[in-house]
Amino acid sequence: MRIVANIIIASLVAIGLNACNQQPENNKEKESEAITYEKDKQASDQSMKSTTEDVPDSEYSFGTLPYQFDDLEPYIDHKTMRLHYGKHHKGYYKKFLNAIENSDAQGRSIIEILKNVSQYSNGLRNNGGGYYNHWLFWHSLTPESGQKPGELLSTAIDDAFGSFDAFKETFNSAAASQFGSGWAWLILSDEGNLVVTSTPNQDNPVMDVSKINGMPILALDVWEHAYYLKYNNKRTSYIENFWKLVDWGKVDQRYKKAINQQEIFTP
Ligand code: MN3
Repeated sequence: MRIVANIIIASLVAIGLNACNQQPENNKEKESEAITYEKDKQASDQSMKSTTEDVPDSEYSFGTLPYQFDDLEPYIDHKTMRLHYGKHHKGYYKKFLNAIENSDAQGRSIIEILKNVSQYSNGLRNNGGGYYNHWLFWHSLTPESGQKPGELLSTAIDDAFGSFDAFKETFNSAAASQFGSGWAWLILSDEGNLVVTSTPNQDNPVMDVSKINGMPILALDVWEHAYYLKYNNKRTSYIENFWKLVDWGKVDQRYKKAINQQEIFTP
């Protein structure tokens, strides 16, 4: 009996010691996780800087992101952000600067250029669009998930679409059904109505070649480069998660500017 009791006591002591040992191990694990995350953040900050180091000085500013590459995780991942901003967007920007160099568009605002884009080369159309559209897209997103539109815009959305959910459904359908590469938009049309529309390639509703004209206040990039690394072919999942990231504060500001016919572009 005594032997059995001793074995039980020894086992209990061993379990107790083991539990004591595990505690600091867990803490260590947490600590190292925190350090890794902090290192990742630093790497992200540095890679953000390194992506803009070779941006040329120009009256047309490239603009910085209003958040870090990993801030939109888990909905938009670090790698997609780094490539999308640092390669795709920057690529359009640099090609836009080249295209404008030998054109009489030099010195005009980007909005003026887009409004008269049919007068210019395809290079200016594609890359001017890519430059403007991505700027608007980055400034349609925020890591502060779960925002709602302000009262003025919310009422206008209800008047135009019946309800916020009906608006979302219309927007989702425009984004999902845009064939191939393109964009989905919420715009204030030239007639003064809130309208959902989509455009192919890097076109946008500011352009005189667009089927509907107006000032975009919310943009969604549905090119595969915007989502393929994380979502593969599941464009609808990417669209659904987009709503968790919408910066309604900025969309509200753009709506107010649009109804006052103020130009919207400040990268
Ligand atoms: Mn893009």
